[in-house]
Amino acid sequence: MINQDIESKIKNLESEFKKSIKTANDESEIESIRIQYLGRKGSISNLFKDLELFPLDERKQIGKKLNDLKSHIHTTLSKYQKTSQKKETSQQYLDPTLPGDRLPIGRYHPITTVLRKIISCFKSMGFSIAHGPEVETEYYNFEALNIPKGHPARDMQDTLFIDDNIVLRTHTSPVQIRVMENQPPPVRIIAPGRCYRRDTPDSTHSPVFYQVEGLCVDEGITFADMKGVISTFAKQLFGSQMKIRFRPSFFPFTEPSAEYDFTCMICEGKGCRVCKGTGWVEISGAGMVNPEVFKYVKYGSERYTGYAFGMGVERLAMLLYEVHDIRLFYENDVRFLNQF
Ligand code: FA5
Repeated sequence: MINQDIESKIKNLESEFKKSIKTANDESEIESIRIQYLGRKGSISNLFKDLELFPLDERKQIGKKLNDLKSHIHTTLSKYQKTSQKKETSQQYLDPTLPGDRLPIGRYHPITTVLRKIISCFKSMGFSIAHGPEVETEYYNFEALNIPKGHPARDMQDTLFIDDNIVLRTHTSPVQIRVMENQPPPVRIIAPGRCYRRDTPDSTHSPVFYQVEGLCVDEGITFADMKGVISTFAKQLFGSQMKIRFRPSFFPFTEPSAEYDFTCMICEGKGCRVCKGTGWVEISGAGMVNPEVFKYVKYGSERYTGYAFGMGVERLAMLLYEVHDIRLFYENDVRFLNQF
């Protein structure tokens, strides 16, 4: 049997608590009830102090009852606290005289910023902007670009197929075909957009990346025109210290074909991990539009010539912002993104 006197004290305390918590109007009243019951000098602590007056077996029973009451008071108080907080916030929210919550200010993703810079630079040189679908047919992604079925060049780009005939475009070059199909020369466009390849990710390769295609077709267009446009672009984006170099290459849709590199701005041409010690970063494939491509879009190749290029946007962003690894652009780590 546990001592009647202390048992009734515990019961009284419980009913007193129930009464007072019901009358509590706000958080400060709830807090004073908490101090009154659970504080160091509160009613529950005082009863715990009396425990030592009882023999061991009674002490255990009384202790249990006290602990039950203590945790009951604790849970009830936190419930009341939450409701009261909610009530107070909704009252604040309804008060139109209070200043509103500040929303964090958003910003452009670095790739978007670079795309906008590229677009504005080419616009200033008289280029207009074209777009094409990311889910493309084999015809536009390969065939009309002079890459027929079974051509070894189809292996150059590891392709993500949707079905036998539909692919996720591996480059922005299909937009060249779509533009030329829809307008006669002269053509002077850039086509920015996302591309997909089954490339193994590393510091300069991502399976999803952006390219900016360029296409200029008219009478008398030469490779020198392209060099002029690309070097103007490079200097506008990076400043006059930027150097470019063209190397011979092969693309079935251009003849002759080239690739061009920009000075690695991360090491200023001295050689680092990003440029693999060469001082140069490959930016783009390029060349003079192959007359075979003109046949697909019914342009007269005896009258018209043109150049085309396809630049990697992330590579440009890496040089511009001195980012050592392309994967950082796609990890969505706000600590990285907040720096732009
Ligand atoms: C092409 O995609 C051609 N369509 C470019 C072209 C257009 C040539 C017009 C001639 C005329 P290439 O596969 O080399 O070419 O890619 C072009 C650029 O895209 C590369 O120089 C690189 O900067 C970028 N690039 C390619 N693959 C990736 C990747 N996995 N991750 C990031 N950037 C890439």
